[in-house]
Amino acid sequence: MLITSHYAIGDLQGCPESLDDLVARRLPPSSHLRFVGDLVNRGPDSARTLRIVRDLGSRAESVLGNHDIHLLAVAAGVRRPSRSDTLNDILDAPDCDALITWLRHRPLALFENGFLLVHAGVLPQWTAEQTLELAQEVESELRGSNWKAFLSEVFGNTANRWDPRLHGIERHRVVVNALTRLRFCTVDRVMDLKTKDGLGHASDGFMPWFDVPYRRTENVTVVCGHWSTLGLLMRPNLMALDTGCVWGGRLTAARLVPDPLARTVVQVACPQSCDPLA
Ligand SMILES: [Mn+2]
Repeated sequence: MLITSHYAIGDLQGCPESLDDLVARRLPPSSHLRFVGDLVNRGPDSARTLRIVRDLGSRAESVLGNHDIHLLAVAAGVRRPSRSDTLNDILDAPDCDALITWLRHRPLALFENGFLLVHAGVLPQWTAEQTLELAQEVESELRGSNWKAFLSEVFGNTANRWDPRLHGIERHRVVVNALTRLRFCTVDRVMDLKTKDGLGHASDGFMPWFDVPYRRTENVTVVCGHWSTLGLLMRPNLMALDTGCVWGGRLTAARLVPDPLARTVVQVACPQSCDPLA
């Protein structure tokens, strides 16, 4: 019997060489690939990175990261590029519209075989099922005809606390912030959206979202990226895969199998070198 293997892959951030190296030389041919988002920005070739992932077709899927959503908003003309962006290769590409259309149809959360994939994290009060429902609310906005207006309002650090009674854009802002930017939060679901450092840098009362006691996704394995200063973290119910490819680190792939001891990790070096806190 032929069993197709599934791998989750960390943040690419516009580094197609590392992706090519991983896919062409290090992973089994025809294995299925699940990207944790932030396909673009900071690296040298975001356009080629997007095309490679898209052209993998049904072999691959990616959830959206904060840099991907930022690109959508810049391409929509509703958000200014920031000085450290390296997105012009996409914005100036002849196939820009096609790439943006493909990107805005990607999910914000995926659940397969007991693995919940998101870019950054999930709030401790959300179950896997609820996370998917909330992600779908945002996905339908991004896929709808008012996607540009939606993106013009969805950025911001308020509200930073989940409340199921929130509605409209405030509700969606909390969902997008949690799924694509979360690192530290309180037991009472307040998010710290500023701190980018590693585990030792939590403000008073804050802890990594995955260490909040009684987190309601403890019974599944959450697969995420986004936190390069955290590095690779493999626990039975957590796989954090952003190992800072674009920052001179590595690109990480980890096999998605139920047995935690069988989750082989494959890493390739990256020729880039930037400062993650710049
Ligand atoms: Mn990110």
